Amino acid sequence: GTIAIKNGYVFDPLNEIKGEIMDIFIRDGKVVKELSAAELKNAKVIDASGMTVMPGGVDSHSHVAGAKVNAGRSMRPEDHYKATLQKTSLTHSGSGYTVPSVYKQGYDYAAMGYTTVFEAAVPPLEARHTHEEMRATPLLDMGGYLILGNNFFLMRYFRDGDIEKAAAYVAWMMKTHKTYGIKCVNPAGVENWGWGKNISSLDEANIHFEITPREVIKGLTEVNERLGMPMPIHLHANNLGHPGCYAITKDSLKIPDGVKPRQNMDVEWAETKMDPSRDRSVYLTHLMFNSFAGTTWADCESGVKDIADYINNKDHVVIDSGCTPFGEATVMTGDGPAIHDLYTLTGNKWSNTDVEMEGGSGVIPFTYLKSNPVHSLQWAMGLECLLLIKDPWKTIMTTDSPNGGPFTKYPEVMAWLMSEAFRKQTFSECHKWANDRSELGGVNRELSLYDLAILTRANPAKTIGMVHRKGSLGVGADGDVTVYNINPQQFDPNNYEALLRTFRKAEYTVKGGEIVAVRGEIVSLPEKRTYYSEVHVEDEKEKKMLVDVKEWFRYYTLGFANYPTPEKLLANPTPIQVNGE
Ligand code: MFN
Ligand code: ZN
Ligand code: ZN
Repeated sequence: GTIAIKNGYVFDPLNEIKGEIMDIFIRDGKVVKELSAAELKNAKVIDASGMTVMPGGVDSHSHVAGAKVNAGRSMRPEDHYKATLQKTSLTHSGSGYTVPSVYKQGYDYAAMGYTTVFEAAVPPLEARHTHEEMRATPLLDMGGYLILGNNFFLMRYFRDGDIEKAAAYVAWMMKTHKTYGIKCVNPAGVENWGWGKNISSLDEANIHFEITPREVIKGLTEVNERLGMPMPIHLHANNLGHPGCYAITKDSLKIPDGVKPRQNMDVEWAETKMDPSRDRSVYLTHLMFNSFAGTTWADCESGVKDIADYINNKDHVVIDSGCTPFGEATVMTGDGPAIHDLYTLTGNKWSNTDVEMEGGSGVIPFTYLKSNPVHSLQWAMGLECLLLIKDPWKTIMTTDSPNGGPFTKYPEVMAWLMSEAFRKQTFSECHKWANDRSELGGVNRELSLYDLAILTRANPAKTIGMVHRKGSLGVGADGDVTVYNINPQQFDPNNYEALLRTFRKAEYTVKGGEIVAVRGEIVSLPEKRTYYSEVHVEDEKEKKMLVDVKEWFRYYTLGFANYPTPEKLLANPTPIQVNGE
């Protein structure tokens, strides 16, 4: 579509635009410098005077598609009653509060101004299912990260020191499963979970493969940069959710230190003032869940400060927060043993799956209570992740949806980040551990609209290597725009009720130049895309590696020919050409 968004206060951090009054023009789905007089006459016009204009929201870590998300939907009928959606002449019906149905989640994200969401964990064998759900999710451009941290083939290659074959395997797996980046969940530990065990230190070798978490992290980082992947390795560190786990988290971040990021893809960059290429070698996810200090739940405290100090002094790390905004959640992860721990703690119904030769997963309902000491502390720790790390370009705002809470709670998290008064209010309602065992109470930093645009748009896009299309309003970027009804001139952080209202329903969400949502109501359903990395490796290298894969494939319960995900399962498949080696 062709559209002009006029007179808004524009926040576009990748172009260092900090609230200037500007017009944004979009032609054929892309941001352009200007429209001709004739085009302007026929263009749709949004009058954004007195309002805030940002690039469309980008969620670089959310659980929205695939087998474990669907397991969450089916194991929680009670979740279906908590939010239902009537069909309209345009939109589908739907239900689900923490794990909404595919239609509902697309509408809900778009209503908040988000246009791009990446699925955080795709087990290779479940890639087909994941793509079918992504295809069925309306409005959102999507992609998925492939779970590789406990993969039989890779563990063998790393043990044998065969990085070249490991790289050829990863490249082949990305195009085979049409996935975008490397995900590493509880490296080496999930394999032990197949034997009812876990791993608790970086140098402990796992059963049978005799490989350590350190070797897996190192191997995947080397492979990632050797191939020139769009994003850094996406790390879910070991020991998640255990008191004391902050130590292994910090030590894990030291492993990729000194590895030079090498992003080598063929894309046409949109215009940006800032260097759009990625400068991190590790993207650590849901930092909060990996930042507990102490030894038991009775003496646990926040370890975020220590990790934030480390990150403040280093330039190779970027994190997302995994905030817990209180209330209902459905915890779901490729980290099977972490779910079992929560089961022994709560006795809640749970589900566990071993994905043959590739990984595992688990799902469990969980409720974060203001009255609970640990949960209150978790709330504070999640916000610490985003407020104690000084450089906003090192942080991304998430709830690890739906692990810390559903993405529909993002407005609360945004308001806590921007309003000390709102944080004070919540401190007064929750258990005193939030204040006593974290540093949050002493923090008076309040994020600006510009900071918020970094944490929810520019930096997730930059981190995962999507700046050629997303997170920016530069010429050539996708015409994805959010208009919030906030006048920055009259912005008052103490009026957090107004902030909450504004963030819950964007005034306008524009996707590819089409208005898709107005004040929360879906008004059009344009096409969407799925991105994946097509990584090129010399034919000879691929052939040599595939000899191994075909030989070992007899251990799978499916045939080799049925393994790949066909393109037809993807909505507008959009490969990103990665030069590989
Ligand atoms: C990743 O995968 C992903 O992970 C994410 O819930 C996830 O309350 C998975 O039941 C969690 N709390 C305690 O035990 C606290 C200690 C307790 C004690 O034993 O003494 N203390 C108190 O109760 C305080 C009493 C005094 C007071 O101050 O009130 C437990 C409980 C819990 C805690 C449980 N832990 C789990 C957290 C971890 C991981 C959630 C989710 C997780 C999800 N994604 O007033 C007075 O003076 C009296 C004071 C009281 C007194 O002393 O009696 C995807 O890949
Ligand atoms: Zn995770
Ligand atoms: Zn996650």
